[in-house]
Amino acid sequence: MESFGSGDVKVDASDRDGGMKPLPRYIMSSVSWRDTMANSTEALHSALDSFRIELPSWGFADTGTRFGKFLQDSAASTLAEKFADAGQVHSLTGVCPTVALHVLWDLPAGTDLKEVQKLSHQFGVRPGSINPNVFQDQEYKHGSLANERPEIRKKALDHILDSVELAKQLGCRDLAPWFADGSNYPGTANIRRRKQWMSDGLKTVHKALDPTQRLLIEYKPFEPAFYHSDLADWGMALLLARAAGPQAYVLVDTGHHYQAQNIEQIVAWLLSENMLGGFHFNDRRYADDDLTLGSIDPYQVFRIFAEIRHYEWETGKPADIAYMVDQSHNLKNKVEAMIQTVMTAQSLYAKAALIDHQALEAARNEHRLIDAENCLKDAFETDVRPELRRWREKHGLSADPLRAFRESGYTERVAKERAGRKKSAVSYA
Ligand SMILES: [Mn+2]
Repeated sequence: MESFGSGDVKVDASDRDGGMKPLPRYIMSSVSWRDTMANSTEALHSALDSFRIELPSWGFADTGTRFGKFLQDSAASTLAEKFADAGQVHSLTGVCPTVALHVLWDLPAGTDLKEVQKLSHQFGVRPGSINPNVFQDQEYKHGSLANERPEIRKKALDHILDSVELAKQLGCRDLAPWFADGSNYPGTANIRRRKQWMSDGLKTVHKALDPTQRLLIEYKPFEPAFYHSDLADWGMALLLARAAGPQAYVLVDTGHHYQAQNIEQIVAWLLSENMLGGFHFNDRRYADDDLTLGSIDPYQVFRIFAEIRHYEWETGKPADIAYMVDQSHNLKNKVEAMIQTVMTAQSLYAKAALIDHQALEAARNEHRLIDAENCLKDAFETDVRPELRRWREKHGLSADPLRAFRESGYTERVAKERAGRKKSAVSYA
């Protein structure tokens, strides 16, 4: 079996220098290999013990593209069904105790919150981040908090403030509003004035938070606005978060970047500014494709985790980051896709936990570029699956959650129960 981490990278610098003839490789590695092995296994298990990831309610519903929506008999459409599906993923993986709720789709006006708490007890998953949506209604054609018309800004603000109340009543910490504010043609919007309106709105929202709550500000370069987006990048989100107040942080959605943008650098900067609130994880090939995490570029996700782990190693404290999934699975079975996502996230996080930060830092400082790069590559290329299986078994979970799910017959059962319902191919949720 492969060791976790590379043997000879661990050798002291004193063994390398001093004009001594290098020790034969097998002698150097025979001692450090065992140490590395033990330490790395421990690091991997303790990283997995601390790793949690939130599931999105909308990831279990029928979704589609701008071209159409594809319906699945087993897709969830009620809140109870979304809780049931999220509960499946959590019971099989053990690391998804919360489910993100979308206010308009999951908690429409008049929802009895006691019922939500009941679902939570019944299915073993709690409400997580609360996501107000200020783009779906007709009035939001030209934006919400940054709209030129005061009555529309007020409508948007009222919805977000109502969402803060909901979050308080459900005991949820994070509020993550979805904005689509922007314009489609040059000259049609006063960008500076809209920035001010957005900032004023976010400040008012911040004032309504409990001391324990957080406002997460998400950015996106384009779509649905194709000329300018009012919250287009991490710098804009950072400035608006700072202006809003100390409980506002930046939310990084991995799909919300231009091609080739260095996301882990953004992560490093936000960590350094203590402004990284959380992630919406997904993968992309072209733009905001909402593909399964790690399906296109797992090394990208690993590099993000590597930055976070290095920050934690340097500061000696865990980073308080909300890891959340933001994906829609319009072709894959939704529960299976979510289990696959969670397993991939765990695997990439476990790999990042194998990085030898001491060796990495030493190599960086001595400009040993290949050694530094290989600290990342050695960890990334380690097969962590056997250890993940051991970790799952240690916690009374199935070693293979996807297989366990398939063998449970859950999809077939709920497909029968849910198939008869008239399904809408129109709305997103
Ligand atoms: Mn998102």
